[in-house]
Amino acid sequence: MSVPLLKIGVVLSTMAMITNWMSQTLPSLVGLNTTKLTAAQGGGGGGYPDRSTGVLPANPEESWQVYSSAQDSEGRCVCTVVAPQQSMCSRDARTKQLRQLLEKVQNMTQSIQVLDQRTQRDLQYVEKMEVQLRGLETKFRQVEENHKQNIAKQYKAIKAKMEELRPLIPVLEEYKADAKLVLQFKEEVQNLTSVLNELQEEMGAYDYEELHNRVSNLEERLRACMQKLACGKLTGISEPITIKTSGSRFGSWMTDPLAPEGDTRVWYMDGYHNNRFVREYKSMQDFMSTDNFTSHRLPHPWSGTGQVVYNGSIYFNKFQSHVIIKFDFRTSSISKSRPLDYAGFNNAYHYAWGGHSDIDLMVDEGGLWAIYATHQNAGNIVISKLNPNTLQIIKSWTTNHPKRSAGESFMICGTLYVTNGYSGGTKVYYAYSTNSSTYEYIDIAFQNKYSHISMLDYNPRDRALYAWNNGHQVLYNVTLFHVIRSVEL
Ligand SMILES: *[C@@H]1O[C@H](CO)[C@@H](O)[C@H](O)[C@H]1NC(C)=O
Ligand SMILES: *[C@@H]1O[C@H](CO)[C@@H](O)[C@H](O)[C@H]1NC(C)=O
Ligand SMILES: *[C@@H]1O[C@H](CO)[C@@H](O)[C@H](O)[C@H]1NC(C)=O
Ligand SMILES: *[C@@H]1O[C@H](CO)[C@@H](O)[C@H](O)[C@H]1NC(C)=O
Ligand SMILES: *[C@@H]1O[C@H](CO)[C@@H](O)[C@H](O)[C@H]1NC(C)=O
Ligand SMILES: *[C@@H]1O[C@H](CO)[C@@H](O)[C@H](O)[C@H]1NC(C)=O
Ligand SMILES: CC(=O)N[C@H]1CO[C@H](CO)[C@@H](O)[C@@H]1O
Repeated sequence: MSVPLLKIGVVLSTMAMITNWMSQTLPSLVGLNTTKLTAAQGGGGGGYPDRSTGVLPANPEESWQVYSSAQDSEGRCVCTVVAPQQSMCSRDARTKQLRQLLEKVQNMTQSIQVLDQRTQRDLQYVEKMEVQLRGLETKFRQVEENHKQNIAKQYKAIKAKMEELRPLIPVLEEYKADAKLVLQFKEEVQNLTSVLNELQEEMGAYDYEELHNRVSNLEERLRACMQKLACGKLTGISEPITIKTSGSRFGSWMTDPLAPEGDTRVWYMDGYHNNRFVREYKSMQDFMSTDNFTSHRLPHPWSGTGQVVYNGSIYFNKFQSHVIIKFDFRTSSISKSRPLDYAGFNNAYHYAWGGHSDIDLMVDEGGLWAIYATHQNAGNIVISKLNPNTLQIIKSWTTNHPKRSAGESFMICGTLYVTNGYSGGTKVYYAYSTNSSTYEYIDIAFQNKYSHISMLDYNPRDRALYAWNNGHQVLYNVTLFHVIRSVEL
C-alpha cells in the first residue's frame, strides 16, 4: 500500500515542477513560435509576447474564451476554456492550426529530455526535483500509518487537477470532426477520470507511472495553450496576501520580471524621498522569513515610489527632477540617465496620496513604461513606452484622466489601469488601452487591507500585483480574460 501512496505524491509534485518550469523556459527553448507575437514589441521587452488583446472582438461568440487566473511566484496558474458558441470550424484553417499546435506541444515532451541533458540549469532542476522527491518519500513513509486519510487527501488533489482540465472537454468536442489528436486528448481526459474513480474504489492495482505520464502530458498541453494566451484584459483581483510587515507607510518592493529562472530576489525601497538605499533580499523566502539583506547605495536619492527593477537594473526618478536614471546592480553604476521630456515633478502631478509620486515607472509584457503628467496635457496622465537602454520615448499616449485624482496605476498587456484612491474602498475604475488608444470605465474592486496604498505594480512574470500598503508588503493575483482569435491559433 505504501508504494502507490508514494507515487501519487510524486505525480503531484513532479507535475507542479514540470509545469512551473515549462511555463517560463520551455516555449522559447523549443521554439513554440512566438515570432509573430513578439514582432510588435517595442524597445526590447524580453521574453513576453506583446499581445495587447485587451479589447474584445466584435463577435466574441466566434472565439474561444479562456479565463486564466494567475499565479504565484512559481508560475502556477489555472486555465478555463469556453468553447465557441457555434460550431463553425470543422474544416477551416483554424482546425488545422490547432492540430499543428497540439502536435507541437506533444513534441515538447521529447524536447524536455534533450534540453535536460544540454543545459546546466536543467541539471540543477533535475537535482532539485530529486531532492524534493526524496523529501516526499520520507514524508510518505512517516504517514504510512495513516493510509486512509492520506489517500483521501491525495485523491482530492488529483481530482482538483482534473477539475481544472475538465472544461476542455466541451471545447474539444467542437473539433472532433477533424482532429484525431484532439480526440485522443479528450479520451485521455476521460480515461483519467475513470481511472481516478477506480482509484477511489480500489487502491493499489493501477500503474501510477502511467497515470503520471498521462496527467503531466495533459498538463503540458494545457500549459502551452496558456503560454499562447499570455495576455488579456483584467477582470478580477484576488484577495491580498501579506508577505511581510516592515518599513514606513510609504515604499516600494518588487522582483525582477526578467530575472533568470529561480532568481526570486526581492528589491525593497522604504520611503518616497531622501533615501537612496535599496535592499536586496536573496529570495522571496528570505524576504518573508528574515531580515537579512544586502544594501545598495544609489548615487542619487529617489523620488516617489515609482521605481522598477528590470533585467538587473533599477530605473528610478531622481529626486527633485524629471530625470530617469538606470542604475545597473551588476556594475553598481549608472548606465543611463535622461530627462523625461515635459514630465511634471516635485509634487506637480503626484498620485492622490502625494509623496513626489509624479513619475511612475513600470514593466509589463511589452516592456518599460513611464506614467506621468504634463502641462501640455493639462495635468492628465501621459503614458510613454521607453527604450530600456537609451531611456528614450518610443511612443506616447495622452489620456483624459487627471493624474492627481488617480490612486495608483499599473500596466498589464499594454493597458493602463487606474485606481480610484489610496485609502478606504479601492477599485480599478479606468482603463486605457495603448493598443487601440481608447479608454473605458470599469469596476474591479480589490481589498485595501491596511488602508494606505502607496505603490501598486504588476509583475508580468508572476502575473501578480505588488503593493505597499501602509508598511505591509502585499501581493494580489489577477484574473485576465482572453479571447483567442482564429489567427492566433
Ligand atoms: C515562426 O513564424 C514566423 C511567421 O509566422 C515564420 O516566418 C517563422 O519561420 C516561424 N519560425 C519557426 C521556427 O517555425
Ligand atoms: C538583459 O540584460 C542582458 C545583459 O545585460 C542583455 O544581454 C539582454 O539583452 C537584456 N535583455 C533585455 C530584454 O533587455
Ligand atoms: C495566486 O495563486 C496561486 C495559485 O493558485 C497561489 O498559490 C498563490 O498563493 C496566489 N497568490 C495570491 C497573492 O493570492
Ligand atoms: C513533431 O515531431 C515529429 C517527429 O519528430 C515531426 O515530424 C513533426 O513535424 C513535429 N511536429 C511539430 C508540429 O513540430
Ligand atoms: C482509453 O481507454 C480505452 C478503454 O479503456 C482504451 O481503448 C483507449 O486506448 C484509452 N485511450 C488512451 C488515449 O489511453
Ligand atoms: C542571516 O545571515 C547570517 C549571516 O549570513 C546568518 O548567520 C543567519 O543565520 C541569517 N539569518 C537568518 C534568519 O537566515
Ligand atoms: C496597434 C495594434 O496593435 N492593434 C491591435 C489591437 O488589438 C487587436 C486585437 O485585439 C489587433 O487586431 C490590433 O492589430
